[in-house]
Amino acid sequence: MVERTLSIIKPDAVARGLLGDILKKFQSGGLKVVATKLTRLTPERAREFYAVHKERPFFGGLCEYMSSGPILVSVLEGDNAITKHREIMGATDPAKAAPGTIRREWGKDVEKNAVHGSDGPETAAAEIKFFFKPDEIHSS
Ligand code: IDP
Ligand code: MG
Repeated sequence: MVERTLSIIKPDAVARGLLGDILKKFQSGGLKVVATKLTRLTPERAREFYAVHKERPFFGGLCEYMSSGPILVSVLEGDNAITKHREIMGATDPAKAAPGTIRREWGKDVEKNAVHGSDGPETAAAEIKFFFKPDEIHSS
């Protein structure tokens, strides 16, 4: 089933010049970039994006980190894109992520783990809408 997922390259990974390497991993895994932009979250927008985690102890630090610099947000499309994207990212904690995954290769720690990916069809739809208008997405 062809799906879309929201993919974010987080601030420290953008700052380290990893955009090309990370997008290449997703593309090599069969995902197509159908929208992308460099943007920056304000602390308020970061809190809105991660609202599901607002009771967690790491929420404040996470929102501070996610608004600390530019991020690359993309819509990726492909067969089972949501699951495939999460497989290519690897586990949340880079120390536990499988070899060859993005987080294993470039994640610094459980917070600064290089990338974000939607976790299901409903969150993917909501997260894509959070960043993109329909006419900014271009399937070929
Ligand atoms: P996910 O990004 O793999 O879906 P979530 O549990 O949804 O993981 O957490 C969202 C983000 O919050 C993570 O990607 C990471 O940046 C941060 N995070 C998750 N768990 C912790 C933690 O225990 N300490 C610090 N930050 C965390
Ligand atoms: Mg998540």
